[in-house]
Order: sequence, then structure tokens, then C-alpha cells
Amino acid sequence: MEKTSSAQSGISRRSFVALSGLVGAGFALTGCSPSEQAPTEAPEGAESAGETKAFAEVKGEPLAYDAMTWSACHVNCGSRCPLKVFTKDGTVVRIDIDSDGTDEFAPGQIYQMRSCVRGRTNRQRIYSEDRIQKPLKRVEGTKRGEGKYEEITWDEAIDLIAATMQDIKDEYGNDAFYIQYGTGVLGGTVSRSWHPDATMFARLMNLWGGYLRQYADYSTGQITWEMPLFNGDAWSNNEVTDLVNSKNIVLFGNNPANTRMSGSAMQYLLTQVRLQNPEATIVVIDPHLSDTAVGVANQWIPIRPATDTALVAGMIFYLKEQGKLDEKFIRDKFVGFFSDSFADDVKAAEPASNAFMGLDKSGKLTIDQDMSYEAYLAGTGAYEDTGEKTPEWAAAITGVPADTIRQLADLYVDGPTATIQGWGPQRHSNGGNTSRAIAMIAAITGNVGISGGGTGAREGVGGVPYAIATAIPTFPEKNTVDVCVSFFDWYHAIEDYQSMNDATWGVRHIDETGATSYAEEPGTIKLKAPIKFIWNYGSNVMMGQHADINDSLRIYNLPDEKDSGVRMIVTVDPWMTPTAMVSDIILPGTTPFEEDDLTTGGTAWTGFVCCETAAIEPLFESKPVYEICTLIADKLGIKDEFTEGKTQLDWVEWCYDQGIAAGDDLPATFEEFREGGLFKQTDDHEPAVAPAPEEMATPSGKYEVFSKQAYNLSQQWDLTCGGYVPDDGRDQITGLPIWYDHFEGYGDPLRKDYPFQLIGHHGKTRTHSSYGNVPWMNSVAPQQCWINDGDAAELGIEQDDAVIVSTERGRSQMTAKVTNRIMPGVVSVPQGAWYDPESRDAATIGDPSVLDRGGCISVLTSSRPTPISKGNGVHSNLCKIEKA
Ligand SMILES: Nc1nc2c(c(=O)[nH]1)N[C@H]1C(S)=C(S)[C@@H](COP(=O)(O)OP(=O)(O)OC[C@H]3O[C@@H](n4cnc5c(=O)[nH]c(N)nc54)[C@H](O)[C@@H]3O)O[C@H]1N2
Ligand SMILES: Nc1nc2c(c(=O)[nH]1)N[C@H]1C(S)=C(S)[C@@H](COP(=O)(O)OP(=O)(O)OC[C@H]3O[C@@H](n4cnc5c(=O)[nH]c(N)nc54)[C@H](O)[C@@H]3O)O[C@H]1N2
Ligand code: SF4
Ligand SMILES: [Mo]
Repeated sequence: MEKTSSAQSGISRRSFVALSGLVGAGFALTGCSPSEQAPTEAPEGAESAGETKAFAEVKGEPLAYDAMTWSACHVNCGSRCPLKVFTKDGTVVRIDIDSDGTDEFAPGQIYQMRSCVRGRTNRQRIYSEDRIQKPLKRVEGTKRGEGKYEEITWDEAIDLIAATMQDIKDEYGNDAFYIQYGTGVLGGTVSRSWHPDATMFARLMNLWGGYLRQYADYSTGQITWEMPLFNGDAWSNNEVTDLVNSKNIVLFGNNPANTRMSGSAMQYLLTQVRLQNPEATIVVIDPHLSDTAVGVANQWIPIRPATDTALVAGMIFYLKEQGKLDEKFIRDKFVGFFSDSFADDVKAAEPASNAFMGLDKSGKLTIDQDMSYEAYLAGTGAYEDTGEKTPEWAAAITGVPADTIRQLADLYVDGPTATIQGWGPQRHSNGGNTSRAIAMIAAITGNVGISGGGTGAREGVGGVPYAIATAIPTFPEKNTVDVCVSFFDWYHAIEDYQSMNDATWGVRHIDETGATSYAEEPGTIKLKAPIKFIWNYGSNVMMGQHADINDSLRIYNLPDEKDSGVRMIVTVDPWMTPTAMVSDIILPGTTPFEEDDLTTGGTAWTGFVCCETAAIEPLFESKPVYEICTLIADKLGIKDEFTEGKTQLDWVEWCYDQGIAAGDDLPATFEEFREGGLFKQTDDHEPAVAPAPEEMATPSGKYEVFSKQAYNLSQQWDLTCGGYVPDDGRDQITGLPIWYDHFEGYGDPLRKDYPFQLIGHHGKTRTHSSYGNVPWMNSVAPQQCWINDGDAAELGIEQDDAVIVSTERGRSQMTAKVTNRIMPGVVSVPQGAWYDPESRDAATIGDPSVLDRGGCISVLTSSRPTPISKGNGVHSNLCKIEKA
């Protein structure tokens, strides 16, 4: 194994001199330490005008600095880039990147782990005027969301939190506590905010009896549970380096040019594949002409959102009709495809345990109709009168011309053809079926288990990982709460926990190892208490990344009664985010540059570990989360168990020790490890090919085109979620991965009033809402709604006009990006912009008529859970758009 460390290779002073002419050397910032800074003043130079001045003054001058330390960007973009931090007089004067190693795409190469441009703007985050300086308490009598706060001391804050926790525990037990999903500090180890069960809050709460846990996540809510219905696995795919062996590469809604931007991540690798495999046909299927499509693709196939299932049906119809499918292979390896074997297939696909879902304990859920895919394609059996699923039929739904569907299908039988789906396609109200259908077209055409092919899951980017520990023990075995909810459904547990069980809201049992399971008898796994207390760390979910902000505001302001209404929301964040503004207590958190920690990552042939050293003292009165949890633990009488006598730096050393014990090739002493900062390793392995296992992790052990598990759920579950969702037939669970008229999809009659399908792709200037308050980033690309130029012309909307996008749930203002890079009838509002209501008046809080001026899509999206996964179908919205 080959290795480098920046300590070994050294950083020459010359390179600083050369760089300083290119990048501004930063704020002339003084007086930021707590002792010097008046707590209510914003740091000098925080505003962009000040920055421009500072830049002009230093342009061309060598960077003067006292120290360089390693840190990392911890946000959740898929990378965790190491960053060099230069300080002078206790102030960060420059953020720089890892520039050791190569760009060469080949086995055994050690790449540069270059950060994207966001990472380089971190001085504007550290010294942002949004920094929270002192603990804050919501002014009594005001509503959550009004944003009225008073400063309190740390002692007062900790006392109040601990006392409220004790009251809630006495009244409700540990079931009433929730650690919110939050990925703002995903890259940290001691400071990590995700997975919630791996955080310092989890450690604290488990030592104190536990909390209500969550399953799955906002990224992969549907694919996690529903692609495995087909093949038992949502994650494996060929390593992306294997794409050099592909004849065709089909990307369903995958846009790494935005979502994998670091210097070594998927977009870089894909560009290298393009260079090394110039003959490959790369096709991007996406409602918008993404930067990935612009950068590497031969063909963009614009598709109506959430219709990929119909596209796949049209392709399979055509291939079958043409005799281009291998019937023997399908009969051997698949169940539920052919009519004549359907009855036997259903028996084979019957789940035998409740480990996953849809157990038919009574054996009553027999099927006397032909529900095979063959019947579906032909419009016979259970699908009588639905017509043949010809390419022409698919064209009418997807908006993709029939000939293009046939041409795409032919690529699949003239392979090897790699299929990669992003997670946009599954973030729809019918997204689970989409994830299954995409996997099906890859498998049924024989492209799984071969070099150059792949499974249809997201790309596998590998890396050669270090064994070093990246999580501190959190004692899940001490958690006494044995049920869990979907990541998306906590809001309902504030309002009406009694309606929540496995059959209504997908509540699951969770055991001491963290494994989840379904009920043997539908309806028997129940929540035991309302959520009364929420820890909100590294998360902008509650007022940004969840959904339906107006209805959320209503829920947060429900009175604190016996069976509903939250009592305390505590936010720990460095910045005054929209979510902070619905909290009862806001605690000033640190940025990664203000604490010691550890980050690991890597891609393709390179893995890295970065030992991070605090570059500056915590600003104002902010504290690292480890210290905050220690203070609470002390109040709760469990400090010794919580800390085990260790400081944060001791825990970093503990991680290092675990790595050494597991054989990591790192320096012999922790001091040298800290000194070196960044370590990288590689090997020269062949690109990994995801196997087509003999036995899939499905009940039948085969690919399940028809899933009896899903069918059983369709019979057992109450898709109105106990009356929360109208019984309008727009949520369905189907045995086959097929298209149906789903909630706020193309076929929804609501389209008469709200004629556009609204999606929200992940943009370049932010990672979700993180970096959303960086002036440099916002100046690069303001928040804009993408609209087709033909549609815009009809509405009299011109480039950069201010527009209001509205759904039944709210109204949001931004400017228009008028372009032919988006399908007619579709608009896209990049997700993650900060909610900025025109009014925070108590009287109108949560009223859908209140205009959001921030361009925040979560004002527009729905919190209606998806039918199987009970997750976030937030790319399925019908909207209208008008000039502001
Ligand atoms: N810059 C940046 N990078 C990020 C993030 C970020 O916020 N900013 N977030 C990170 C995280 S946590 C995640 S989970 C990933 C998210 O990665 P993804 O979930 O893959 O990202 P999205 O932009 O939601 O969706 C990808 C593409 O799917 C398209 N799409 C939407 N609906 C459909 C559909 O029905 N069919 C098809 N075929 N395509 C569709 C969208 O137009 C978009 O171009 O990105 C990560 N990287
Ligand atoms: N409509 C719509 N909604 C979506 C998505 C979508 O595609 N469309 N995507 C979903 C996905 S995939 C995800 S993963 C979620 C992500 O949702 P979140 O996990 O909420 O991600 P962020 O919006 O980045 O919020 C991170 C929070 O962490 C804070 N933070 C950042 N750095 C630090 C730090 O160093 N210290 C501390 N203490 N805090 C810090 C930020 O200020 C912010 O409040 O959003 C989901 N929401
Ligand atoms: S936002 Fe940019 S710098 Fe930060 S981890 Fe992602 S790619 Fe790296
Ligand atoms: Mo995500």
C-alpha cells in the first residue's frame, strides 16, 4: 500500500506566495475572541462589502500567517474534504485545499482530496454575521417562529434544559425524547451529527434511558426499503472505475456535477471515464438538462418527473415483443414475470419472517388473479382494460418519444450497459416503485454481475478505508425505547402519536442491536408517548429540509397538552438558521475550525484520514457539542459515565488507538499523527463488480418482479395513515413496480389548477441549506426557479423576473431561470434555500398565504408520507407560477 502524508511531503512556503495573488487573504478581523468582543455585535468584516475592501488591500501581497492546521468540511455532500487552515493572530486568514497527490485516474494512484469551492469559502461561515453568540431563550408568550429571543447564561440554559428533561421523563418516560435527523456535521467523529444514533446526544440519552429512534433517511427514504423488494439490496453497484468497461452508461436522475463535486468524487471520476472510454454512450434521463448531462453525456432524455416506471414498462414491452429478452434466464432467476408460472412464483415469494415486511401470518392473503408483469404488459388478468404497455403508451405518460424508448431499450441488449440511479427519482410520492423498476431493467437485460454493467443502484465509489474508529460508543443496548419511526414522521408524533402504529405509519420494533422489524400482527407495534423534547443538532430539518413549513409551524405551536404538543426544542448550531428560530433554547455551536476532531473519507483508489486540530478558539460563547453534552450529563448525574474521564482530544486519540490496534499504517505516536494531519493510502485493486448472487436476500432468493411482501402490505396497511391522508387512491402499494396516478403526479386532477410538476434538484452553491448564508456562494448563483422557455413565454415571464411559485401549501418568491434546459410542464426550485417569511407576526404564523421571500422549496412541498417507506416524496408537487 502506498501512502503519503502532508507532513512527509511538506508544504513549501513558495506555494503560499504563488496562491496569495489568486485568492484574497481575508478579513482584517480583530476582536473576535469572547473576551474582546461585545457579545451582541457582529464580527467586523462579516458583511461582503468589508470583505471586498480587505481583498483589495491584500491583493498581490504574500499571505502572512502564524500557523497552518488541518481541518475538514463536515457537511453532507458525499465528500468530507480535508482543509488547510491558516491563522494569524488568532484569526483564520485563509482556507486552502489538499494539493498533494495526483489527478491520474489509474490503480494505485493517490488523489488530491481537493475541496469544492464551497469548502474554500469557510471564512465567510466562521465569521458570518449569523453566528449565534450566546445561549438564547424564546421570549415567554411568543410563538415558535416569531423569532423573539433573550440572552441567557450557559448555566441558566443547562439548568432549564436538564430540569425540563427530568419533568418530561417523569411524566412520559424516555419515549418522549427525539434526536432530530441532522447532517450538518456528518463528517465529524466526536462532533458528528449523523447518524443521530452515533451522536453525543445518543450517548447522553442512552446513558439516561434512551430516546425514540428513527429508521432510514432523507436521502434514500424510498430506495432503502423498496429496491430490496426486488433484489434484496439497495446499495451495491459496480465500482465507478469499472465504467471504463461499459459500452453504455445510463444515469437515471443522477447529477454528480452538482452532488459529488469534490476533486476526487464521482463527477471527477465520470469525467475520467469519459476520457478513457470515449466510445461509451452516456445517457442521462432527467427532467432537467443537468450539468452532468452537459458535461459528459451523449444524450439527454427529458422525462416527466416520477414516470420512470412507465418508461421501463415501455422498454420491456418492446424488448419482449422483439424477442430480445432471454426467456430461460428470466424463468430461472426471476419470479412474477410470466403469467403461466405466476401462481407458483407467488408461493415462492411468500415472506417467512417479519424481519422485513408484509408477513402473512394467517396465510389468508392468497391471490386468485394473474398479477404478473406479462399480464401487466399485455393489459390482461388483474390489469384487464388497462391496455398494452407499448412504447407509445409509455410516451404519453413520460413525454419521451416512443422511438427514443425503443432506442434506449436497445442499448440495454447491446451492452455491457451500466445503470446508475441518483436518489432524485426515488424522492417522489411513488418513488419506491421507481427504484425497483430501474433495478429491474438492469437485471432483466442481463447486465448485473458483469464488468461494465451494474445493478441500477447509486454508484459505488469505494476508496481504501482506514480502520480507525469514526464513532464514539453510544450504548444503543441501554436504550429502553423499543419502537422507532420513519425519519420523516416525527412531526406526526408531536400531534397524534396514538394513531401511529406499524399498519398506519410504518412504526417498527427495534432491538438492542438497532435492527428493526415489522409486526407479526398488523397494527400491534405502537408509539407509547408524544414527542415532547427534541434535540436539534446540525439540522435544519424542522424549518428547511423536511416539508410543508406552514403546517410544520402549526404543529410546533400546538399547545403542550397531555397527548400532543412539543414542550422543548433545543437547537445547537453556529448560525441563526430558520430552524433555530422555532426552538425554545438555542445554544451557540462551534464550526469544525474551533474544535479537535477526526474525519475519514476517500474515493476510487484513495482513502484518507484527517486528524483535525482546532485552528482558533470557539468564537463568542460557542461550545463544542461534547462540552455541551458533558454539562447536561453533569446536571443529570451521569457525567462520569458520559466522559469516561476523557476530553474531546482524548477521544480523538482513542479513535487513533483503535486504528492502530486494527492494523492501520499510521505514525507510531498520536503526537506524530496530529502533527501530520492528513494521511492517504491506496492499493491497485481491479474495479469491483457487484455480484448477481445465487441467492438474493428476497423471500424467493430470486429477483422479485412481483413482490408478495409488497402485495401483503397493500392488503394489511391503512394507506390513509389512520385518517391523516385522504382516501383518494393516490397512494398505492403495488406488487409490481408500476406507474399509478400518484399524489401530485402528472395524472393528478389537481393539475387543472396547479399545472406544473415541481421538483427540487440539489444545487451547486449549497449543501442542502448549509453554505446558504455565504455571500460569496449566493453571488455565484442566486436562488432561481428553472422554467422552460416556452412555458415562460406563455406566462409572460422573462429571464430573471421575480416570480411566485405556489402550491396548495404555500407561496415562495425567487427569480426565474428561463431555459430550454428543463422539460416543458416542469419547474425545479433548487432545494435548501433559507426560509425567509415576509412576516413573522404571531397572528399569521403558519398561514399558507404568508409569502416566503427566500425561495425555500419546503414551503411548497408536502409532508404526506410515501405509501411503503413512510418517507419523503418531496419531489412530487403540483404548482403554479406567476410574475411577482
Ligand atoms: N452541491 C450539493 N451536493 C450534494 C447535496 C447538496 O445539497 N448540494 N446533497 C447531498 C446529499 S445528502 C444527497 S442525498 C445527494 C442527493 O443526490 P440526489 O438525490 O441524486 O440529487 P437530486 O438533485 O435530488 O436528484 C438528482 C437528479 O434527479 C432528477 N430527478 C428528479 N426527479 C426525477 C425523476 O422522477 N426521474 C428522473 N429520471 N430524474 C429525476 C433531478 O432533476 C436531479 O437532476 O447529494 C449530495 N450532494
Ligand atoms: N425539498 C427537499 N427537501 C430535502 C431534500 C430534497 O432533495 N428536497 N433533500 C433531503 C436530503 S437528501 C437531506 S440529507 C436533508 C439534509 O437536511 P439537513 O441535515 O438539515 O442539512 P442542512 O440543511 O445542510 O442543515 C445542516 C444544519 O447543520 C448546521 N451546521 C453546518 N455545519 C455545522 C457545524 O459545523 N456545527 C454545527 N453545530 N452545525 C452545523 C447548519 O447550520 C444547518 O442548520 O435534506 C432533505 N430535504
Ligand atoms: S461541500 Fe465541498 S468542500 Fe465540503 S465536503 Fe462537500 S465537496 Fe468537500
Ligand atoms: Mo441526503
